[in-house]
Amino acid sequence: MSEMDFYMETLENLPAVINSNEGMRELVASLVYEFMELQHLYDSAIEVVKTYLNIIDSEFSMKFQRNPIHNIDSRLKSPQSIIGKLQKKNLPVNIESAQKNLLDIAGIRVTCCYINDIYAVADMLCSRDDFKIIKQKDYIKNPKSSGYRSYHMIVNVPVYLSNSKTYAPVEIQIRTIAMDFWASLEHQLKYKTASEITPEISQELRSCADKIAETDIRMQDIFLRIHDID
Ligand code: 0O2
Repeated sequence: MSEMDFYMETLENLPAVINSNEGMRELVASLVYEFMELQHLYDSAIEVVKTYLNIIDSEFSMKFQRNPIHNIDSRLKSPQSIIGKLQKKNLPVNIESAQKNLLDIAGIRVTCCYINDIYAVADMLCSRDDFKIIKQKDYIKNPKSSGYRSYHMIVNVPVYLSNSKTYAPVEIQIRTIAMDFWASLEHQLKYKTASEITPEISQELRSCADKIAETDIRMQDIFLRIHDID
């Protein structure tokens, strides 16, 4: 649905009690418009980062005949999910609070072929002098207790609009295909299953993550041996 369709549909489907009150209708209309502006800003920030990632990937391909990036996915957090997260953190539920407190409204997931590629991509993102790195977390060197591995960055990205320049934060998760396989299935198992995850199952999931990490290191090693790199 386009932003304008979302705007129109929201206004057309307001409850009668709001619709019949001119002041309330105007207030809701301005809130919806503010939200659309926010969505547009975060969407644009995602595009800025994706464009840069595609450029460095194709440059690698041209220079070294290989692609360090296997896949790039992106998503904007839904309004329901933004509200849910603010409520969970006991924070005010409004647009300013979301902008100030939630740094993962815009999210990009980069899947790389090898572990070294993750750090190469992270370094290239850090090297951009117009990207401001707000946070970096290395869950590869320091895996989470669940077994989760990934490299996380929050980057403030410049967005040039028709008459202004503004910054928006983008959460970038960088991981190997193998780490992504584990994280996707673990997420499905944990959050989409009604039954309880017992300590035994958590332990089993951790053990799978460790096996996968071991395989990632072996695959990286095979790559380095084949390419005669120390
Ligand atoms: P979604 O829908 O995936 O975006 P915060 O993000 O502010 O709550 P924190 O602790 O700084 O806090 O974030 P963290 O732990 O660095 O990263 C959060 C995101 O990492 C999660 O997003 C997941 O996408 C991913 N993640 C973290 N731990 C795990 C894990 O054990 N398993 C899996 N599969 N993914 C994990 P959200 O917010 O959960 O939602």
